[in-house]
Amino acid sequence: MTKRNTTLGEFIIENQDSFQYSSGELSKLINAIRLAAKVVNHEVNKAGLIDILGAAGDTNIQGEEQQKLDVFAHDKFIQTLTNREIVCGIASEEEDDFISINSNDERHQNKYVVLIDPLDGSSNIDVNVSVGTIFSVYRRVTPIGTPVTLEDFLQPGNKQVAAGYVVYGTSTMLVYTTGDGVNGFTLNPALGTFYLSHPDMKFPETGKIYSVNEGNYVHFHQGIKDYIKYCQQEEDDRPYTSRYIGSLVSDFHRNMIKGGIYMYPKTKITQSGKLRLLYECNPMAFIAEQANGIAIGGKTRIMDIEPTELHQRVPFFCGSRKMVEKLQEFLEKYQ
Ligand code: P6P
Repeated sequence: MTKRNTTLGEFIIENQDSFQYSSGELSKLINAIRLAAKVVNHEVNKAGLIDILGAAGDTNIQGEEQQKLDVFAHDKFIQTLTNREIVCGIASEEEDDFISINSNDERHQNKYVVLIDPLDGSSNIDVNVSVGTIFSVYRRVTPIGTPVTLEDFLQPGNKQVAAGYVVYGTSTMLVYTTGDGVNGFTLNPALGTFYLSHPDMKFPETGKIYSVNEGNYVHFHQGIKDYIKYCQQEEDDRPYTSRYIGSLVSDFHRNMIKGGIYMYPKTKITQSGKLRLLYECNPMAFIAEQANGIAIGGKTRIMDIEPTELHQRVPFFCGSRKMVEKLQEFLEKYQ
């Protein structure tokens, strides 16, 4: 077990051998994300003071109004990932299509593609609630040295080589996995250094927190309605506490530390669910499973879903194993 207060840079070097591919490239990739996270963190922390709040005047492919900080975060992550010549393509919530990098340069040997939600929960920015960045990393499946294709991005979550998130909260944390457990690093803003503060993070086997937007209750599948009522009954270790702040990264992070379940079912408005499979659900599912949690889309494991579209949405249920298993019991009653 790596000792606390190890810096992120030292941790990457100490654990390079556990990364199944070229360790140097992973180091460069995580270092690029670390740099972008520090730059975005600086802007998020002063968002109320400069003209970076509010809408950027455009809408993204989801039809959601782009916040200025959304666009800023997107630009910063694209810029830092592009400069580190290890990524051949990037897909972002803020871009309709994927971005091909060095596609005309036969010499490039870039092997990885990154999918990113640059600033998740951005509607919370103007009201000073935590937001986050989510990223997912795959090895390309098309020949190295050729332009990246959509096939390189439409890979199931079980092919991810790394995934993580940055939570810009009361403190800024970078939490990631490369398939060998989950580790959390807290930024010391005075030094600009991330320190290992949460080694080997694990979901508690069960918990007492359920996170769902109950404003959509009337549209939920009956099994989900029954599970919510189960959480509210006075029996055994219940009632549970309802905690939902409208920021996936923050709700997930709290539930991983304290024990809990996050649910975003399909609703009348979002028939396929709201969360995006490739750059929200898959990376969070990878982290959840590496932390002994579970992530499902209903009957199926999230990471086994074969993607069909870049911005595909799926229902998402994720958290402590026993809580997700209990939800599955309720869902199966109505198969
Ligand atoms: P609603 C933010 O837009 C997000 O993608 C997640 O971070 C969050 O959990 C969810 O959507 C909130 O959606 O419909 O409850 O406001």
